[in-house]
Amino acid sequence: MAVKDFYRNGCVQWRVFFQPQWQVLFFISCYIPFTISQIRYSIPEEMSKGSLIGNVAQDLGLDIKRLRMGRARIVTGESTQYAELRTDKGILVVSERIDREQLCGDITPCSFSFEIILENPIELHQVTVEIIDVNDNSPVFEKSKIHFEISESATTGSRFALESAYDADVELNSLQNYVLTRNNYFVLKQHSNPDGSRYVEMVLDKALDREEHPNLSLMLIAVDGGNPQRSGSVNIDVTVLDANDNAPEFNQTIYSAYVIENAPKGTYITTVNATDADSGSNGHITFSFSDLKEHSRDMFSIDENTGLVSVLGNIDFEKEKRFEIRVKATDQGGLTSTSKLVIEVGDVNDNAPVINLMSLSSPVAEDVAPGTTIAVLNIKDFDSGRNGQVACFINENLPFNIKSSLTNYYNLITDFP
Ligand SMILES: *[C@@H]1O[C@H](CO)[C@@H](O)[C@H](O)[C@H]1NC(C)=O
Ligand SMILES: *[C@@H]1O[C@H](CO)[C@@H](O)[C@H](O)[C@H]1NC(C)=O
Ligand SMILES: *[C@@H]1O[C@H](CO)[C@@H](O)[C@H](O)[C@H]1NC(C)=O
Ligand SMILES: [Ca+2]
Ligand SMILES: [Ca+2]
Ligand SMILES: [Ca+2]
Repeated sequence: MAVKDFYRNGCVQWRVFFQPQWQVLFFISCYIPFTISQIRYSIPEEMSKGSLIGNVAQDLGLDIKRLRMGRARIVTGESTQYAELRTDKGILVVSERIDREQLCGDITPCSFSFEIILENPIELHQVTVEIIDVNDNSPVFEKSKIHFEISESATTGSRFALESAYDADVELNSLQNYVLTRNNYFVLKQHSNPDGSRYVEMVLDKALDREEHPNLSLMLIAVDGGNPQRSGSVNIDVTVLDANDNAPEFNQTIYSAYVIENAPKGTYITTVNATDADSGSNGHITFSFSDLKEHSRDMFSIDENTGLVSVLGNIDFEKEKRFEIRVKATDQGGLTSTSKLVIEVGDVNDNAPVINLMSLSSPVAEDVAPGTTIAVLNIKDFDSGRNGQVACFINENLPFNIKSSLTNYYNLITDFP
């Protein structure tokens, strides 16, 4: 290595080292007709055509005249000639676009070499140009979107492999880190392969809840270590799949309804209603009566889909004035809940008073005293309220009268002026 020029990011800094060995070599070259020396330059990739690589005349200690007289020129075995020798100024300039990624890929350091030859006397100088990486590539993901379908019942600690990104640059300019956008559910875990490459997983940190967040939108960002830094990203869509973690819920703890007795079959009574926060079959509710007493089983029906309660059989107020029924809602995952349905029955005047003759003294003596009890009647009406109130009388112009004794009991007594 003879001369080393460092020319970094933006053509600022020049450093020249004359190494002792080279001086010896150069010194010797004055005495023998054929000489070989080496120079080394460093330039960043992607410099524009015509940019200076190095001042070879100065670095080799040759003047412009010698270059011209010696017909100094570049000889190269490579097909692409990246450098051009300007003999008029004694400098090397860029003649072709130099893309480090294309030239060397992942290999570092990256360089290309060629010789400068002069005649009379013949001199051969080897030039090596090291190409310094510029951060001109961002990390990229192959896909623009990753889609996961994850059950809300997935346990915390579950892992989901994510795609890796690739950055064509090298060393610090290549991929350095991954970041997952802030979210409540997942954290990022990075791993290193034996070859130094990284791969990432997201790990469930907090249980998902489809009822709260059915969809999640996250973003995975890959960053390199260049200056300025470059990044690439991929969207991660998470569809949270349902688990049956909600029981049906009635919208009332008690439903009160009213129906008159003898209402015909199909008469509307009320509608109970329940909701279930789950989706699909986990949220599909059917209604039924639970622990319905034998005798009421035939009286009411409930539509299992709509919760509509209607009359099924004959409701007799005189038998039962009030029903308390438990209604049950069941989802297709088997979760249930119950509520209370109270049905008050209204009376209808559907019973005529019934007269029972309890005792009778017959025949009656003609000289019987007025006010003597001839018969005891019992009158019942199965209806209630006004419908059950009984008035009892007999035909006029008879020598008898009716007198109420105990409740529902009447005495037929003799009555004449
Ligand atoms: C969730 O995402 C799915 C598909 O990605 C879509 O069909 C659905 O409408 C989304 N739901 C909500 C609440 O955004
Ligand atoms: C049940 O109630 C909910 C709200 O409480 C309502 O959105 C729904 O329509 C009701 N269902 C029926 C069948 O009435
Ligand atoms: C419950 O649902 C029923 C049937 O849809 C409705 O008539 C009633 O108003 C609801 N009750 C409440 C408290 O929302
Ligand atoms: Ca680069
Ligand atoms: Ca990069
Ligand atoms: Ca659910």
